[in-house]
Amino acid sequence: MKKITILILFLFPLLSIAQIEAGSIDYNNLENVTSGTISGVINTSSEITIENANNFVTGAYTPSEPPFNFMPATLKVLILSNDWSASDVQVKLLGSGRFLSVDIFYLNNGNPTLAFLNTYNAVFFYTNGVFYDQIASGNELAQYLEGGGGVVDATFTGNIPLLGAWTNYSLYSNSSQNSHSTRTLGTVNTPGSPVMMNVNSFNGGIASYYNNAGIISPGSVIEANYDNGQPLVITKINVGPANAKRVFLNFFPPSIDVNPEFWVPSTDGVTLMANALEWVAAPIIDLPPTAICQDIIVQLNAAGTVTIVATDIDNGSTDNIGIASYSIDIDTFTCADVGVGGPVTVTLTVTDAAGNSDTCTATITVEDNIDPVITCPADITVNNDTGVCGAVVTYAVTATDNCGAGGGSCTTEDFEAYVPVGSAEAFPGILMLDELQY
Ligand SMILES: [Ca+2]
Ligand SMILES: [Ca+2]
Repeated sequence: MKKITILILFLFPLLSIAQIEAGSIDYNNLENVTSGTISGVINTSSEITIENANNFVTGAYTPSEPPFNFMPATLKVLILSNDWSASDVQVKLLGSGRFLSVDIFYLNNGNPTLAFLNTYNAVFFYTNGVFYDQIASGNELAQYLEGGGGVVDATFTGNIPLLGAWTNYSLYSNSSQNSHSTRTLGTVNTPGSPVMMNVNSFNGGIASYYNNAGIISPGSVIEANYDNGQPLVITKINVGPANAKRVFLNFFPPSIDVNPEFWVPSTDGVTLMANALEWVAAPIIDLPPTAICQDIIVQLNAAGTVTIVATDIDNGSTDNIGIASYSIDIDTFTCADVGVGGPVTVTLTVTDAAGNSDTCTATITVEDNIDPVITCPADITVNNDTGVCGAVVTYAVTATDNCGAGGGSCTTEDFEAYVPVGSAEAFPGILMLDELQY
């Protein structure tokens, strides 16, 4: 059997991403597929092995198996910026096909909470303006990194920095900025490294904004320089207590598509940004949920019971990733829980996918709003008792109620009354009601 091994990103590209997605494929040319992410279903008679830039085998198919779905992009990225142009960066990163989602949070509008940051595998931030809270945002981002989160930053963080605890993690601080000479990729000091993989060219555009004359964090690696020797890519490992990875990309991320001065997207800037984000990306931290309960009032049914589900007493419990399950310790209530028997305290437990859980309690007030129903006996005609002008009559009255005595369904009691001849008296069924007051 012919075996085709595709080493994506190693050779020059002959097929575009669109051509190698699900659908028609020219299998004879698969060996020449060299860039992009393969996704979708491949129907082929050949055995195929797919490797991505990090040499992870992401899919394989042989004719004996059904069509194989290749591993989709799974990383969630957040762009933090105080520049209006972040949408261009978002479009470029999504267009790489290497990320599940790319969101934007504008640092000039608010301060991202740690819980929010922790919903992302990696954060990409660059600056060019005012901050809502330069210190608080820096503290939040520092906590994200200290928890293991992956952070890439870019020009102009070297001279318009986040402050607070983030200053401990800046890779290129106390910088000035430079521009207005076209700068291109110079020496690559770490060819083949994950961040520089398939980065063969870079053109910063006619302005080529970058930070210069900064202080490089000790222990960092300058992976690539500009053609004038200024640093273009700085990386560092074992950053912070969780040994996070960091990258500083020394160019302004929006491209010539939004400003003719900016970097040229026909060169490998997107690949560089995507490589950096993939390299620093960390598993999303699944924090414990917060359970929030609400008290409820429930009504018994005709059988004298009522059943609730856990979400009935949930009042918006939260989790940074999502709540996987809700459960309660008591879900069924009876006539015994009405009035003096109640209310009942129920515990709600919410659990996330990581097994973290939280509880809260709610009060369940049980009501019986179904009236009893009396069934009168049919009319009775009797002869008088001996020696008297009347008769003692025995009759039965039946009443039913969902919470009636004796188990809740039916009560029958015998009554006795002396009835004079010629009279017709109503039966005192009201007595039954008195006995069945629920
Ligand atoms: Ca969680
Ligand atoms: Ca009742």
